[in-house]
Amino acid sequence: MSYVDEIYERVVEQNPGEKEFHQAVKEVLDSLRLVIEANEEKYRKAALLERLVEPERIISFRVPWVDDAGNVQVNKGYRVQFNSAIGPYKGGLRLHPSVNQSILKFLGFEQVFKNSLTGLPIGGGKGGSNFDPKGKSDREVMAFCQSFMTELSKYIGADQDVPAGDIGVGGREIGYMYGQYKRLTGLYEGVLTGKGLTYGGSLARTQATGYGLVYILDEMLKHNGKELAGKTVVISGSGNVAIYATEKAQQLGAKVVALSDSNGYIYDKEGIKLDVVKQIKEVRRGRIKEYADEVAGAVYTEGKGIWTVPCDIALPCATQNELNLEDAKTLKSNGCFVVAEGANMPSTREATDFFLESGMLFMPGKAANAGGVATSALEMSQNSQRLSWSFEEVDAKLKDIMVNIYAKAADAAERYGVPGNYVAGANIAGFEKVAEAMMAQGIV
Ligand code: NDP
Ligand code: 2IT
Repeated sequence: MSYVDEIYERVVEQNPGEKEFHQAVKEVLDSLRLVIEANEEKYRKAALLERLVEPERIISFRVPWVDDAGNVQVNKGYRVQFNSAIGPYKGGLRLHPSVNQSILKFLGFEQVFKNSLTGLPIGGGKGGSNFDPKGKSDREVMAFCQSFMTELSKYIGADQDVPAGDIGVGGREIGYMYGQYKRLTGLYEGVLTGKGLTYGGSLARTQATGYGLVYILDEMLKHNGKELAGKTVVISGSGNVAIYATEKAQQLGAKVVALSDSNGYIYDKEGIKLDVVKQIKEVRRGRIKEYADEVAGAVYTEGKGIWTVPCDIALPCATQNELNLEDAKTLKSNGCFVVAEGANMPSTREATDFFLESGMLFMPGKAANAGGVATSALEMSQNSQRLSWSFEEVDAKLKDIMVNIYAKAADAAERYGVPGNYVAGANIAGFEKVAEAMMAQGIV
């Protein structure tokens, strides 16, 4: 049996029931087949793949807090410190009722290759809790964040592990967690990114994932003789990534006609009015349905049907496995020719294979959404220097990084004989740097 197949079987056997983790590992290993075969003896001897698929450490803990009615609530908290070969662990914290060890391991594993692609010195990690911030008061969110950080603070640090936001974690949550970390440790250091601008945050971090997604999309279109201006775009989700992907796509002349949340989607054939969405989502923490109450001509539809809206370009920006084979076929038959993933692993494996086999342009999440973590790394640099760069400076660096990621993915795909396959290209290019660092550092 080939080395990659052996390792995949081992992962399934040793991590029972962790289906999202299996899915993420399988996609990467399938892409790495040729690279591994070319170096099989060397990698086998060093048990490189066995080490690559095993997190360096998983911390899991109890998070007790008191709700507004005076009841004690208990959640599960985690931090998966996956790989520190190229830098301190770096990756977001997710607060969502679906969070479990499998989901955080898949996210941590993806983060290792994504962070490598940015070209910056950051290893991979991910954490979070099954706490549901929806419907909670600010005080309840603060109580949870303080309890979560009381335990997490023992395992993180500016040169050790630097968490940030992900689903359910934005500026409010990072603020509460930062305050508690500082109080517990007495350190004023860049231990979290996505901080507010008054206490060490970076300009453009809020926008970075969505903007970066559109920068790499634009680059991919240009290299394939197409352009973004005038195209119709459908974006799922209406959180941080979706909102700033919409903003940049509109700035570059595209028309975004649909957004969603976990209840349903809105369609506005005149183009989404983003100020209304920001008011609903960023200020009122409301539901996307409210858009149709406020904007004449906009239509709200309950349920998951967003991929039935005809478009040229689809940008899934909500969550994993939100776009399946049937959705992929519907998109294609409605004329969609480009998909770029703002979320982590939003397309199922069958959908991804369909995009590649049917000749659509497809940019996978670990390349397409890397602008967020890249800008987090720029926030770390500013914190270390005790300086703040201008919006224009950070944005220009972000754009440069995304253009470079495109080039790395395109080049690796070319080198391994699969030109235009950015899934293989991103996985291979991400792997090469991590593998070299792991080989150089010996058996650790
Ligand atoms: P937010 O919490 O800001 O927004 C998440 C959006 O996705 C909401 O509209 C939410 O709807 C929807 N959503 C979440 N879970 C589900 C679900 N199970 N089913 C349907 N819809 C769902 O998160 P972000 O925008 O930060 O994250 C979105 C995606 O982007 C995630 O996959 C994340 O891992 C990825 N990502 C984020 C980065 C960042 O910098 N924030 C960087 C790179 C990737 P509802 O409100 O109804 O739950
Ligand atoms: O999935 C991701 O890359 C993020 N949620 C951002 C991580 C970060 O450290 O900024």
